[in-house]
Amino acid sequence: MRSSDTEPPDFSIWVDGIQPQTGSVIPPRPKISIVLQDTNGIDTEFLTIARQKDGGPLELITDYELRTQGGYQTVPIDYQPILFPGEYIFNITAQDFNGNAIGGDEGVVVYRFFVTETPDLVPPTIDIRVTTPGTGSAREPLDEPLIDGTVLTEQSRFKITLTDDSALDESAFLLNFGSVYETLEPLDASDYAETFDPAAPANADITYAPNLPNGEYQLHIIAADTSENTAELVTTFTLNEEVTLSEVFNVPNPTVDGKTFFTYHLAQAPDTVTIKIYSVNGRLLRTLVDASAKRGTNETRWDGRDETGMRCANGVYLYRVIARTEDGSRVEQIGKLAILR
Ligand SMILES: [Ca+2]
Ligand SMILES: [Ca+2]
Repeated sequence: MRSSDTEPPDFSIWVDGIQPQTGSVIPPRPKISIVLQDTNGIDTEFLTIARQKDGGPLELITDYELRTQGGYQTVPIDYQPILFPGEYIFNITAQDFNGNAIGGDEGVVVYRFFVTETPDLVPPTIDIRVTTPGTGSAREPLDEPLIDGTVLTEQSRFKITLTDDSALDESAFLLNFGSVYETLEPLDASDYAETFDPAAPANADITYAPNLPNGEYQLHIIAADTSENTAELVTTFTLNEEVTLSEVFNVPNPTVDGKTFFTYHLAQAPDTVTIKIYSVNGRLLRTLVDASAKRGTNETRWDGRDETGMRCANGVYLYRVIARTEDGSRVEQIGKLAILR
């Protein structure tokens, strides 16, 4: 079979998925695919691709990728050059193992292409600003660039601005986030708000407003333009929000059987929460140690009994919810409850 093979290989070419005609205008960063096929195999030793620009010298190209996995019957070639405006001529030679060459008598396949645009070689820029409402005690509202290592003292909003000189590839945007001590996870698109207009693809805004426990965090942003220029930014910050106690009350109040739940909201988790119950004249009746002390809304039950196990009588009582942090500071709030059997 081999000795009688007189058929040259089949030659096909695609530029960005379309089979072009010679003389076509192609983009400055084309995806060029060539496929050579022969029943007896392509002898890749004899494959050459040469390129000439604007009548200059014909130069051999080597920066293409040849794929011969699965044998030599089908040989795909991937070539993704960066081209500048001008006229390009590509000369391709190839033959099978019997010496049958593509390109007829000339022995060469010639394609002429025109490039009219300048390639985009500049990756997008990534900027992050951090804003805070300044709601806490003695806090100023913040709106400034996020500097690596910044310590934030309240829950913050991160505004990421992407800018490109030509067009962003929205689908390439990735926001990884997490504790510096853990593997970063990509955020789901539903975790942040993105503003991107395909009609004005040079800009995109992303707003991320997480509600976080105190800790050290890392933001890792990846963006790309439509020419596959990639930009990456990694930045860390520390959240050190005050432990604040709010929404302190008890339900039911008054209580008819003496049993009630103390509820309270903690902005961050303290080390411990203690609840002390007093008579109206200030006598301490009961201390609830290790009360619920998590970030968010907490609920701690009281059975209506004093330290000796006696049920407390009808009347008005005061209670104090005390949150202590590891650094020794404490916050507390006082409430009033009634037992009415
Ligand atoms: Ca052949
Ligand atoms: Ca660009």
